[in-house]
Amino acid sequence: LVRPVHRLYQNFWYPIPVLPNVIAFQRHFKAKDKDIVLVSQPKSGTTWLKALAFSIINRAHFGISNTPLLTSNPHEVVPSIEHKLWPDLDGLAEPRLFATHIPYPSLPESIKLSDCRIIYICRNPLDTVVSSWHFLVETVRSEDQPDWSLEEHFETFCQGQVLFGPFWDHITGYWKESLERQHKVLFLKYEDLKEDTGGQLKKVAEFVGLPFTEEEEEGGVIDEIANLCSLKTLKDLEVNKSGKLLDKIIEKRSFFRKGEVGDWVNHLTPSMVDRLNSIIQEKMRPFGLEFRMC
Ligand code: PAP
Repeated sequence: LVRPVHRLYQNFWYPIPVLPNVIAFQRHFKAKDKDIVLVSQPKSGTTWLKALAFSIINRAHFGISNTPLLTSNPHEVVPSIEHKLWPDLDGLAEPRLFATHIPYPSLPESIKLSDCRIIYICRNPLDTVVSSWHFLVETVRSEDQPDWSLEEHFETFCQGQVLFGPFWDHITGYWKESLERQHKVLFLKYEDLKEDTGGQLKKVAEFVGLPFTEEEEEGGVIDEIANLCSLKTLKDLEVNKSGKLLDKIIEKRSFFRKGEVGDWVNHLTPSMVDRLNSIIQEKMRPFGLEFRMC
């Protein structure tokens, strides 16, 4: 599945199996003004954002003790359009919440033109490349394919040819839009979410028009959501320890690894760090985008 089956489509590299869904989505999807679309590059915090956004939006319906997140993986609770045929979205309760890795220029026009909201999460590419390598190694291993070295993966990543890349165009596309249309695109960073989960949760809640009330804040709702959606809590849930997702290809547990900022120091050589930093410098700093390194 994972190795050389990417194809360039509208200037980004897609895994071939997801392309029919992406194209159907582009052609036929009709956004509703209340829709909330979560967007990320793979391994940038998708699973975490799904759990957090779902909890914020549905907090009036589910208490912490009966949330579906205790019995289902976040990817089962919030669908990704790459993995499901898009008409499934018709059955979702409103406001509809779904996710995608599609880059901004390729989103369906109705998402861009309607009043629906986009929440984008990005992550320091040094950590994303390490995280995506671990994920691919696991997948490749479970399919009995030959190992894929970090060097090989790093090279492909730097050339922009992996997993909805080039990563710089993916990130800056949403970044620019978030600066121009703040009411439309909320731009989050994995590192900020780690440092101040509560503060970022408030931002998300306000952005989707459901700010936390004083009573909720005093009652500890924000902390409850942060704790429920923490890596430790989700990783330890029975539902996330075994079983597979995405057409039974990927182990649920492989979505939960270390969840740290700065794990790249344990994997990348100084020359790899220099190379990736110079790409970030060249392609992203001109737009004012910086990443916390650790
Ligand atoms: P996806 O795009 O394929 O769904 P995604 O969830 O974005 O993957 O990325 C997985 C990363 O997020 C893993 O990072 P790591 O390899 O550096 O450890 C995973 O551990 C981390 N992650 C998953 N859930 C959480 C969470 N609840 N809190 C913090 N990090 C998380």
